[in-house]
Amino acid sequence: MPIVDHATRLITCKLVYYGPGRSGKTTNLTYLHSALPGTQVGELTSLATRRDRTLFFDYLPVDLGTVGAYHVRFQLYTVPGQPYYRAIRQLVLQGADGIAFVADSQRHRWDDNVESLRDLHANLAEHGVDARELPIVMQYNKQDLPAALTAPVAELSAALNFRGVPEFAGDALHGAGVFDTLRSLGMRVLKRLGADDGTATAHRAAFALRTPAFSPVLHAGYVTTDMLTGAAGGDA
Ligand SMILES: Nc1nc2c(ncn2[C@@H]2O[C@H](COP(=O)(O)OP(=O)(O)OP(=O)(O)O)[C@@H](O)[C@H]2O)c(=O)[nH]1
Ligand SMILES: [Mg+2]
Repeated sequence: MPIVDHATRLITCKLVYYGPGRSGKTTNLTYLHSALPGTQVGELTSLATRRDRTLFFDYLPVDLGTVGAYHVRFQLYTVPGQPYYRAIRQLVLQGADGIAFVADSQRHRWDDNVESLRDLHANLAEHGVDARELPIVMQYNKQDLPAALTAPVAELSAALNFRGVPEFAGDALHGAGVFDTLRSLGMRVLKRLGADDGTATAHRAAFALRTPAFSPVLHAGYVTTDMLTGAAGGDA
């Protein structure tokens, strides 16, 4: 469950980027870190890396801004995708409010995507989490690579997205699909929070994320109270 701190008026949601090794999880966070202004994004922390491989996790805090009286913050984590680091994935997954599954669209990574998805479900089950209850979105990354090397979105979708969750073509290196993925996941997590405990603020934040107006706002990097509350209307 996201943490709602009524004393400090802060809603904190933990979003985990999951997927096979080298699928582009860290690249998603790197792009967000470079594209969002310092007012909205904190330091990108990469704990233990060897060359460009994540050995522990990356962490990036992203502020959505103030909605009503509350501040909404997403804590983004990546897991290390290499099979060997299962125990670390298990740790990072603990308390996740939502998952962005970053698949590698390259055909030769087909089995790795399937295996990683299986690994995700097994790890969630060990935490006692029903994957069907948890907000998940899919990103089919590296769609910028030549068509001869990559599987099209429809094919990846048929193989990986059996739950019919929101899905996006990605080119995390240049940013395509990165904001869509975060926005969609954030919306689902906040919507669920609003439904679960009737937090009107979470409802409004989710609504604001869904509105078309929010897309350029996120791209420009600025979210103002007016845009969020104005788009969402009055208190529920
Ligand atoms: N062409 C292309 N390359 C990408 C894309 N996303 C990531 N890459 C490259 O793929 C490599 C791996 O990306 P990472 O973001 O480090 O992958 P990761 O999923 O964090 O990998 P692990 O930490 O090992 O789990 C890097 O060389 C990236 O530059 C993309 O959309 N297109
Ligand atoms: Mg990584």
